Amino acid sequence: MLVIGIAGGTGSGKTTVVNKILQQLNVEGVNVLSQDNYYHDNQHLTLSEREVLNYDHPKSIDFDLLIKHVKALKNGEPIEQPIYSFVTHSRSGDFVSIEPKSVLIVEGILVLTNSELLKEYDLKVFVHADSDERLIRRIRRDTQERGRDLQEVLHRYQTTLKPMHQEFIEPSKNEADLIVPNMKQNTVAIDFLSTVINNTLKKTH
Ligand code: UZR
Ligand code: MG
Repeated sequence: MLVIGIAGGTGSGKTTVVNKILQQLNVEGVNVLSQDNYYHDNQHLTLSEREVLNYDHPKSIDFDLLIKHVKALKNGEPIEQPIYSFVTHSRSGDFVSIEPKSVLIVEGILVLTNSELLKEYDLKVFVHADSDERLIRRIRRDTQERGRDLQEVLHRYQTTLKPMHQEFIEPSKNEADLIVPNMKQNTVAIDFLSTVINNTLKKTH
């Protein structure tokens, strides 16, 4: 199994890059584990308590579970992945069963910050976009898709997203094998990545 970690700041376009790569892979199976599904279970807190938590600090992620799942899939074992809701900021209580496949992509802002998880990757990618571009994308997404208002997004960006990005996410770029500039759609980099993945798969299978 080929394991690829794809990190980058909020709004850098990780999800888009992953989806474009998926379209170009000629293998029968690819799993994508999103960091979003591995936030700690905070169901014991009230909604207003959960709303003010810091979701951009490595401690907000249940890395133990994520690493356990990556290892299980590499061992050929299925996993039961928790389903997370951004509306309630908590696990929904439901699970989805995931069977091992020949490629595993692990995607999220913090997936290159954990030293134990870093050992599991064959290829580490960091998607880069300038912070003004990322802020614009984040405002669009949170107001259009996540029902948040502009003041709330700007406040969170200044007080949490930006400091956490500078402290944890940007330094994790040093762990990457490859940095993808993604200020606009980078089709060359996507072709490049899909080719590398396809070639590696041909060699190992
Ligand atoms: P991407 N996030 C939420 O908004 N709510 C949650 O319950 C859990 C996470 C956000 C998180 C982070 N920050 O910036 C973003 N906040 O999801 C990461 N607030 O996702 O890489 O797609 O932007
Ligand atoms: Mg995303």
